[in-house]
Amino acid sequence: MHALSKQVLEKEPRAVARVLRLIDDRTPPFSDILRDLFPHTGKAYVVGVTGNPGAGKSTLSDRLIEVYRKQGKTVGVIAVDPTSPFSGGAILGDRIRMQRHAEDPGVFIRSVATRGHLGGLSRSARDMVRVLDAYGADVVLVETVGVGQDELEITRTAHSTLVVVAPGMGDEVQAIKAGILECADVFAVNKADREGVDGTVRDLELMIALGSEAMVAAGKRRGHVVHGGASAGASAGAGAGAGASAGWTPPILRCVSTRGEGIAAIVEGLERHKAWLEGSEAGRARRRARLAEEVRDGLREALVEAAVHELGPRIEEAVRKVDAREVDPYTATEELVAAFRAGQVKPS
Ligand SMILES: Nc1nc2c(ncn2[C@@H]2O[C@H](COP(=O)(O)OP(=O)(O)OP(=O)(O)O)[C@@H](O)[C@H]2O)c(=O)[nH]1
Ligand SMILES: [Mg+2]
Repeated sequence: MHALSKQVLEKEPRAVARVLRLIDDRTPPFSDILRDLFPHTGKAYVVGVTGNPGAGKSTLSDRLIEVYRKQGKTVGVIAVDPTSPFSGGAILGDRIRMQRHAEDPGVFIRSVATRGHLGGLSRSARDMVRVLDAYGADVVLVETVGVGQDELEITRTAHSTLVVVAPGMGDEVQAIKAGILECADVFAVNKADREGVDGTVRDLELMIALGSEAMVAAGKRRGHVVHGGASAGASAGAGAGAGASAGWTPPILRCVSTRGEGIAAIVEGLERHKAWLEGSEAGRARRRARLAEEVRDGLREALVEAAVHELGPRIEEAVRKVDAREVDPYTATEELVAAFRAGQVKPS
């Protein structure tokens, strides 16, 4: 076992920080450490906290930490900084809003930047969650802005996904990507001290009642860009669909995070979802589907890497031939796969 792995298991916070940095940079020996730690994971309850920029995710997370700490639970937080045009530099905001927990040894907060990850962010986040799990966190919160496919995938690494919606941001429900709505297990309608909450709650209720397909159609009618592809992937792949068809109807819960109102009900809603995951066949099937997805993702990545390594310039050559209409892309792909399987390619 790697020395750092041992230190993580011995609850050495500095070792955790170092391991998380290694994962962030994909620097060896990060994979050895993950292998060491895996047998010690599976105990933490992982909650994805997502929603539009400024909906109040960090403020709500801060309150959730408070409740969990009162229950005597230790909490890990991974705040994914979007560095997107929507909210530049949220890291500072996230840190400040959860600052009062920084001195608490039972709370471990870490920010991850999305810049430079090129699609590997969800994998990194999943690995980081595992480290915090092995470290002994009872609950791990993963805060992401629900803007892109990458963020969507992160929520799929969580047991439960809490979608934070706030009124007063225009057509807020439609503004959220359909995929995010699909993976919602609990809705928090935050900023319930503001006008328009009732409308937001009604919109969400209607959306759940109609089901996601009707919602996508409605979004298109209203001229919104709705990413149906992402939602189809989420429901088919992970069985994470919202609504009664998946055996779980997401509750819609109002809160005022700045004042700490309505937070206990959200924690309770999450608890119920956790119980559903553990106690029902549908819930167990969903957990298995997600692990299967992880293995397949890893396999895909490893196979592509191996094929690129083995086939080398033949891939470029195939692209050139397709471009020159000398061969169709289907045949070109088949030939590359055949060459890879035969292992007959010699480095040129
Ligand atoms: N009125 C009101 N304001 C709130 C409430 N919760 C959060 N806010 C305010 O909304 C703003 C954004 O809150 P954050 O918690 O940073 O939101 P966020 O979703 O984490 O934002 P990003 O990480 O930048 O996407 C802050 O000014 C909060 O003080 C609430 O319940 N009521
Ligand atoms: Mg935030």
